[in-house]
Amino acid sequence: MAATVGAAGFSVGRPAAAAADATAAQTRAADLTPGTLREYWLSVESFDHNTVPNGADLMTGTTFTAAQTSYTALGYRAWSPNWGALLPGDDQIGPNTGLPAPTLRAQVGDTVRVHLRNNDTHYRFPHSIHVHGLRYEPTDDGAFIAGGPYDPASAILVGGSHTYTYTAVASSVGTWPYHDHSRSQSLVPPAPQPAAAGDHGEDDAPGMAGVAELGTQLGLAGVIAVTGPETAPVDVENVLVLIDMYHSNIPALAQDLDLFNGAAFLNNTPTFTAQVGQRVRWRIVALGKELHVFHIHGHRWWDGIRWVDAQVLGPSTSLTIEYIEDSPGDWLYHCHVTDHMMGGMVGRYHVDPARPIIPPTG
Ligand SMILES: [Cu+2]
Repeated sequence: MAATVGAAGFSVGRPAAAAADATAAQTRAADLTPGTLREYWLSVESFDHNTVPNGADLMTGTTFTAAQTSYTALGYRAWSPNWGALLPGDDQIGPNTGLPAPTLRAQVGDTVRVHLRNNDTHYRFPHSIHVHGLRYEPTDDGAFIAGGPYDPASAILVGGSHTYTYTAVASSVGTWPYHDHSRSQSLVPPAPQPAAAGDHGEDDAPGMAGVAELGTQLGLAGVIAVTGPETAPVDVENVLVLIDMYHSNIPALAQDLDLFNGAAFLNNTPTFTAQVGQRVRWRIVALGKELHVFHIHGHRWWDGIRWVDAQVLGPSTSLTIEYIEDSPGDWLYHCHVTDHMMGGMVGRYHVDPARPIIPPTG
C-alpha cells in the first residue's frame, strides 16, 4: 500500500506530560522524554487467510486451489482507544488487515505506548510484542527468554492484555521490525491444551520445544518507522514485510511460500504506484530464517556508500530505500533469491509519467 507522508503527516497524541493516568510506566517514560505520546491499541487476531487469492503464479502458469494456499493467520490490528472499534486503514498505519501489522510511527523524543490484547481464539497461544530500534526497560522486552513462562509482557494469555512503553531516541531513526516473541509453539504435533483457569503453566515444559517465533511466521510482524530532524518528507512510502512460511511448520499449506505482506505471486502481493518526480521511500523488514536480496527493476539508489539496485537483508534486518522517481513504466520488485521468487516474492511497481504542466490560459 502506498502512503503519503508529509513533514507534518503524523497524527499525534497528547503530550506525555499531560497524560491523565500516572502509572509507574508512564512516569518512567515521561522521565526519559518530554516528547509526544503516541498511543496504539493493538490486538492479536486469528482469521482465515488465502495467500494467493487469484489462485495463480503468473510467472510459471501454476494454479492453486484456495485450500492449498490458505491457513489460519495471525495478525496485529489497530483499534480506537480501549479497543472500541477496529480502525479503517490509512496512510499512517497501512491497510490494517493484519498482514502486515499496522505501521507504528514516532519521531525522536516521542514516547510510544502500545496496548496489546490477545484475541487469538483459534490457536489460543500466548503472544507478545517485541520491538527493535526503540528504547525500553527489560520489563517491556516482550521476549519469552526475558521472563518466566507467563511473564505479563512476554506471554499475554488469550483474553489478556499488556501495555508496553518505548522511547524513540536519536539512534532509533530508521526502519525497524516488531513481532511476536512469545514462547515457541508447534502445530505438529497439536499444540498443548490451553491453560485452565488458575493453571499458569508452571508444570508445562516451556523449554525450546516447538518452532521459535511461530507466531511471527503465522503473520505477527510489522514495521516501526522513526523519523528525526534530518528525515526528508516523502510523497510515497511503501511498506513491505518479508516472511517465509513452511509446509513442515504449517501443514494447512500445500507447499512452502515466500510472502510480501502476507501474499504470494504477482497481483496478490502489493502493487505499488508512484509518479515521476515524486520522492519515494521503501521501508522493508525481513523476519524468519532466510537471507533475501531485494531488487527493484529499473531503479538505483544510494545505500550510504555506493549506488545499488539490489540489497541483502536477513532475519530482523531492514532496508530504508529512497530516491526521486525518474523511470515511468511497469516494473517488477522481487527477492532475487531464486527459490523465493519461485515461492511468491514478486510484485508489481507502476510508475506514471510526470503530469504535463498546463500553461495558464488568458
Ligand atoms: Cu528472499
